[in-house]
Amino acid sequence: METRKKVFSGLQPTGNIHIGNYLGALKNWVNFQDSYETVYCVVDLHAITVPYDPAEFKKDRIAAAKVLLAMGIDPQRSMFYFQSQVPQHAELSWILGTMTPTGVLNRMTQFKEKADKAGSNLGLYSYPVLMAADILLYNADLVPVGDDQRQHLEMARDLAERFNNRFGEVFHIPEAYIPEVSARIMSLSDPTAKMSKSDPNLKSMVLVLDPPDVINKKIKSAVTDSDPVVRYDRTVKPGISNLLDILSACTGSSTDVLAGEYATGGYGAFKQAVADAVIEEFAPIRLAYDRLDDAEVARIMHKGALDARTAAEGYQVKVREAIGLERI
Ligand code: AQP
Repeated sequence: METRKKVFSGLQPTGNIHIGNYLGALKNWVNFQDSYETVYCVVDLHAITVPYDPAEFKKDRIAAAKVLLAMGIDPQRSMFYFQSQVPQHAELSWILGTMTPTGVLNRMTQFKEKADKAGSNLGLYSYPVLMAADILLYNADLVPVGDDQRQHLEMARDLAERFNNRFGEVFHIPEAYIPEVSARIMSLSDPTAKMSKSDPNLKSMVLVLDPPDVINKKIKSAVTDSDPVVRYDRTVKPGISNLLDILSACTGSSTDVLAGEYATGGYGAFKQAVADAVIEEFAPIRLAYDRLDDAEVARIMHKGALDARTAAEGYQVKVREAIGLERI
């Protein structure tokens, strides 16, 4: 029997999950369940690399798991759990850290950006090593992520190769899966900057759980330009191009076709079409979210962690053996 390829990806439970996270990565997570072996994780150890409030964090962890379940992550088909509940992630991260040159970490752009905003610490610095461990732990073949994770994915591939060259073939070399249209959804308030959970301006992002009237308002007030022709040009018309990307990813029509359709009708009608498409996309997720019970979600995650520990240990014994440590 042919074995199915394996997909791994993670989501940080840091605040609100937005349309960039959804269209850049999470929508693909759901679709991959049909044809791949899928392992998905709420990466809570990554989230504590920036300042946070423990009480809020507790709620955000459950909320992130709940959003993913509401989107259609199916614990019967996917391994789904909290990263902190599977200690092999942290163990492998330490091992990979011993073969990561600090010069490589110094070049990571996300570290520089986040350290500038939130202050630097060792966890934030070695964030890409933990991310490499997450991916390599299960020998994932494919990693669905947004464009902002491209550099980290390259580093994970590089670490797998370094490890294999030194200790023998243990890891697969994973590939990034980055969507063509929605790999980098931009802020609605500043379409030259990436939409980001840590942006304090909530008008900059549509959240997956925003009610329809809020989505409508946010899309209508998205920053665009004064030339009223709808056309795709990321440099000259970044705001309109961003909305075309969103509409395209929600409807499945290409940005060219959509630009043709809305070219001369004015920005009002175009923005309404985008708002309607987003509202339609998120309506079933909101409904499913409201029906989920926190205690049930915690139970699902606990069961997922037990299964994940067993699976992770199966791989991790090979790593320990390869580097000269003993089986436990
Ligand atoms: N703007 C985006 N467009 C497309 N994809 C995006 N992703 C993030 N922002 C965009 C992708 O979403 C997945 C989950 O992201 P994460 O939880 O790991 O956190 P992140 O990349 O740090 O997300 P944010 O929103 O940008 O948070 P902050 O403010 O903390 O930097 C990833 O696959 C990511 O690529």
